[in-house]
Amino acid sequence: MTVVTNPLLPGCHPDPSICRVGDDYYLVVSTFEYLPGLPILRSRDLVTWEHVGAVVTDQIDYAGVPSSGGLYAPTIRHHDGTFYVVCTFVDPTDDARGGNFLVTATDPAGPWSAPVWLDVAGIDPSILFTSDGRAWMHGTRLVEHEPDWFHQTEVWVREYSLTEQRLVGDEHVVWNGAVRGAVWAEAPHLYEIDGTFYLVAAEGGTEYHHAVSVARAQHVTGPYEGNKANPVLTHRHLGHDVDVVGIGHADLVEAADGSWWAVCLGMRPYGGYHYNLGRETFLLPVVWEDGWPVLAPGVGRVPREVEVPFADAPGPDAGALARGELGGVVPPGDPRWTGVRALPDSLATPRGDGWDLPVRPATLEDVDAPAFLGVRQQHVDVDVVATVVADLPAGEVVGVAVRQSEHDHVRLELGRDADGAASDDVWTATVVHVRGGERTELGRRAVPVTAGDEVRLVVSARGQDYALGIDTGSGDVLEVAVADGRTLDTVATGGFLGLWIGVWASSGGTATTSTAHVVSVTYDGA
Ligand code: 6LW
Repeated sequence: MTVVTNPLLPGCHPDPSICRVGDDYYLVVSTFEYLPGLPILRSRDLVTWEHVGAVVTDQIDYAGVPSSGGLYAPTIRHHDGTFYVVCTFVDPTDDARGGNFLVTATDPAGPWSAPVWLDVAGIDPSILFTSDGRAWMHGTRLVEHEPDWFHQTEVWVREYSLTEQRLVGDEHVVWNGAVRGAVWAEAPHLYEIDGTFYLVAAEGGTEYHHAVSVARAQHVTGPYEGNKANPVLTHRHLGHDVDVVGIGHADLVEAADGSWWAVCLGMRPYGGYHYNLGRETFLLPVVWEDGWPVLAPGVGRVPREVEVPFADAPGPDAGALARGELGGVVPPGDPRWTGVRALPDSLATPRGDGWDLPVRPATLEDVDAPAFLGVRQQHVDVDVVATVVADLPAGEVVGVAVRQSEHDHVRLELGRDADGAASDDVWTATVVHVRGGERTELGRRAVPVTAGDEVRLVVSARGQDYALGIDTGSGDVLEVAVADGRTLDTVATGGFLGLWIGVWASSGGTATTSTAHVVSVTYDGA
């Protein structure tokens, strides 16, 4: 017996989907504009998870896709020796781009196939393989014939031909939410269980009103009868002042011992109604009563701790990475590293504990692929220290950043004074807050640096206070500014993401051949 402390996957791990193959569970989450896209995590016991790979590496062109666009809610399933992931690639500036797609792999570590694009609008696709050998795709989209209905969506079901690799037959609209006037009926997942078809769907939108509802039918195409207990799981009646909000977007899985479980997303507010870690993945038990699934039975909300009877006590293995329990050096091979619209290995070359990070003209404010390597903020209190070699020419900077998006982030940048006013041994550390696209300088100080020095660039988050500073060798961090984290989460900014913390470099738009050397990056969360 092992107890899981929720969240199962802290930090930005939204829209979880799970399946089991033999004794192994596989889980995938949304990644939006970050690459690699759709990490696959594997577990033997639902408790200890390890990264085994990622679904999207170079199959999709991310150029120009704004933050909180990119890869939305995926679904993972396994059928007849093949893994299937269905997902949506969204460009909010161009409806004609991307859309719903399907990829396959025999090894979940990859390689994954090129996308098969599906001719259907909307988001949140899922797929059910029925016992008669057929496959049924489903998803959600805005109700087109009722354009005035605010955020009204409908869940569709249509057969998918595995041989023709396309949707076939008639489409069936089966659901638009359990609650009259519900908005955003979405994240549908269909299951065939003992001859009955179950639909688990989210509604209320992926924020405060988020909820899970269930319906069932005798045929995959409906009609679906809602559970009178709907919504069967939500935290929206608990108010804002609670440990977890926004529970929804559930996916069910049956364990090898016949017990049932669900993963879902939720957010943990702190320092007011702000959830900087984003939408995290939670685990909860499920039982069946009277032909209906009961999520978190006897509790009715996401439990803080979940007992997993068949799990052995987790050891100190790679799964701890996913759970964010490891402190210290984050080596280049750590699967938590991500780039923005580019793979980490295309942005930088691993060297020692760190990276050679070629400077790029792109800034963090551009809808581009900046020289930025980041990890999810997985802890409320965290120290991230990037040790870098200060040797860039005037006009170029290396730094650390706390990133929500190109429009909203806080960055520390270290560079020589571009105007040449300072001596070679005095550089400038500046903290810039980009908020809603508006740039403000929060602090600036001259720091004693000689070209070639190793300096430590530091982000220390304590609750909603994010202190950014620099240690030039004395061991003491010279604080440059403290940013208010309440300006950076999606409650303040909109969008779908939690925060990332990373190291970056830029020449500010000018062509460059420089390389910043990142000696090491440490992440210590508490
Ligand atoms: C996801 C959908 C949602 O596709 O947010 O509003 C989207 N709800 O289920 C991005 O995570």
